[in-house]
Amino acid sequence: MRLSRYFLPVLRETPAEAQIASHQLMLRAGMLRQEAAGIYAWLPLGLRVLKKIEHIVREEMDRAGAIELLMPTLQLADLWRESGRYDAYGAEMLRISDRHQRELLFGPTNEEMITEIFRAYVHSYKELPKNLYHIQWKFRDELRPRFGVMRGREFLMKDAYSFDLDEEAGRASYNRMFVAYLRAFSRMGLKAIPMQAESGPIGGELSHEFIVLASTGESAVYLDRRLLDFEVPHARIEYGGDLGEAVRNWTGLYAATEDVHDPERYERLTAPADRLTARGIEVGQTFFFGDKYSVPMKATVTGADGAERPVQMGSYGIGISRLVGAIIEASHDDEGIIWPEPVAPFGVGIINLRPGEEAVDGACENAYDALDRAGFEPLLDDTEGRPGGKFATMDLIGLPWQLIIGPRGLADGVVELKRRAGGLRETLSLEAALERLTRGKY
Ligand code: 5CA
Repeated sequence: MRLSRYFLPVLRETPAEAQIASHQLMLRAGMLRQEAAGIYAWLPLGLRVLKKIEHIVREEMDRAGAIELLMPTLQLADLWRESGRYDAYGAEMLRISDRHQRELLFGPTNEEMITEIFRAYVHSYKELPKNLYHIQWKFRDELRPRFGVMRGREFLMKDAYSFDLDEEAGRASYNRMFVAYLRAFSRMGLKAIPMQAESGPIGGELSHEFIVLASTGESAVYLDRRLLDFEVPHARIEYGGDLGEAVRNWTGLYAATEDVHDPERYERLTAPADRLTARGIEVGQTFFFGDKYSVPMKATVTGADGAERPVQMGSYGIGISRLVGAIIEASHDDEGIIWPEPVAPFGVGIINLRPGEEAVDGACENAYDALDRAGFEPLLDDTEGRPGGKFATMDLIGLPWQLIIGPRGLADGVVELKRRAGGLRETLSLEAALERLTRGKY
């Protein structure tokens, strides 16, 4: 992409309405625009990051055996009356009526709809287990939308729903999602710690929140700090096998959100030196709630013995749009964002210090072509403008690498390569810089 043809409305000043770094930086870097309280337009740079996160989540869901579909944002009120949640959900639900005065709602979550789809088609234990997911916009009329995408009213969620014949198989499905979550967050450069949590309006006894520690997080958490050094399961982990041990390993040390925190147990299980009280951002939550929806909604399957029984269910959410903010909270400095490579909107920024000068333009074009071919997704700053402003913009938008090409360097046969994380700069020939960047990528 050439910056002269792109749409990157960066702001020099920090907008007064933004209180935390991620919100400020998303506005300044031209990623996001507020259209109403808690409702945002995703500008091109922001959308690229959102898509990268979506892609990682999709890959890990698919690897764990979940199957993607797409449900609508609007749902019938009558569906929610079946489960009893239409009245229970309260003011957070956006209720709408159509021209026929039929009552609809903008979905805050999809347990009812997925149960309705499941019961229409699946009737035998032979078709289980099943795990269906989608990535779709949700609406919750939050009392206090704040911190930009962290607590929005309209937000993008990945939500998966598992269906099993009995509780044991249901817990195995839960474990598969648990492992997939550890992997997905780690691929985004995050340390997300699973913590015991309250299940709230979704329901059930067994629930974990996946929490990224950050001083600006909304939840208070209590944990054993040794969890921060735990390894996440490898991509080759056998999802068909027993994942109980991996999950027991990760849940063996104390970690709980304030809603379920038990000080007595915490102190009994955790040595004083290992205790860590912190704040955190909830980037995902998993629930196992058995037959909470399948009984009232009559989602039953026939077992091997011919008897009909309600299916055992769990649901598993990831805050895709919230993750963009969470990653920035975890990775920025005074100059701007520092994207972990797998979620960076572009892999490298090429800065042309003298557009219009033939040798510089030529070198930039060569670099652009080579990096583009290598799948690096370069962003070439070919705009008129002072070097200081260009450097500031590149630092602000946080691409992992900067390749700086100017007339003086070229006269000596060199360019500059800068790593955004750490700020290390090297002066070397263009060929060596390209070789360095693309090594292992060709
Ligand atoms: N049905 C279940 C799981 S599929 C569910 O709705 N779970 S949830 O309520 O925990 O939401 C899942 C994830 O969405 C949360 O972990 C959080 O990361 C994200 N999320 C929830 N509310 C908001 C919000 N107002 N703004 C941004 N992200 C949110």
